Amino acid sequence: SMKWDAYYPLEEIYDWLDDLAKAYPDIVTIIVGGKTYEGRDIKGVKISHGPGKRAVFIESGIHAREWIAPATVNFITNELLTSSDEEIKAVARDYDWYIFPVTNPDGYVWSHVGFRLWRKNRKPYGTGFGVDLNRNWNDNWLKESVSTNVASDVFAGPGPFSEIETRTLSTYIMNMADKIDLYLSFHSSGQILLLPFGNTTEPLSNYDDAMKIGIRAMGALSVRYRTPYTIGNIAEAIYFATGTSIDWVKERLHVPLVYCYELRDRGTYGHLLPPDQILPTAEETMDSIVEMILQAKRFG
Ligand code: 0X9
Ligand code: ZN
Repeated sequence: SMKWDAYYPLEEIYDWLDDLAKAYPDIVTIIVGGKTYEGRDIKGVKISHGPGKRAVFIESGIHAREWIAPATVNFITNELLTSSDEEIKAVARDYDWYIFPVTNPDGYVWSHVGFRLWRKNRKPYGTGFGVDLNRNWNDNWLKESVSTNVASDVFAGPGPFSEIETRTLSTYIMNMADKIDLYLSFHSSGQILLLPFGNTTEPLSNYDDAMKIGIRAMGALSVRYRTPYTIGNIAEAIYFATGTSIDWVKERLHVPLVYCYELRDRGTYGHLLPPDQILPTAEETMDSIVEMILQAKRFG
């Protein structure tokens, strides 16, 4: 089983997912959301207590160096399966959960064995490596905060969905999109809850409800350790950025509720968040998800 005081390499995360499927054969299935340039699977789990349920979709680790995101998502997976808390048990039962802790496996491996602060995938382009997989989705591709230079950390690739990771994962999501009530993308850092869109400060169609639900969820998040979060659309809360996963999911697939978490911290450690912050980060984030789902049922 997994402990929450260390960041794990990809192999250990994937082995743990396999262990879960063996330990909970009636509830957990291994799912493959796509493939990577180096030939790995984008592996995840589906947690389901029976047919006919709406879905929560979790995508994390699209940026390799943001290790707190997969760690937090693994904790969430574990809670959904093992918690004795009645509210957690209810949300676990009420939805089908599709959870992909590491959607950029090649980059994640490279951040462990090559360069700790690697962000992109590992596909070679000319003399350089890597596309920012959160600039490569086919929505306003190449419009804002991107680069056409492979040396850049925000290289958008030669075209929308040029990368096998985004192409395969987006196909997977598209094929089940009408099931999804809530789509969550996990990143770090900054302690921000982001709403679409990244190309405009114009509010999305259900902005008021999405903000209300987000505010309540972040209220719940801050109770345990007083961690402050800010909330807003990508463009107003951080910077303009296009070709991101959540914009594509919202704009193209019309999923009702779509958020991106920028987890701890606010710059003290940034991507090098000490492992002793994994558990508190994960606990408070789980608190917020439970509240988000309760609120979504009221407003959504
Ligand atoms: O720039 C980004 O891709 C995200 N910030 S980060 O520091 N983690 O790189 C923000 C983009 C927000 N959109 C989505 N997450 N889809
Ligand atoms: Zn990120």
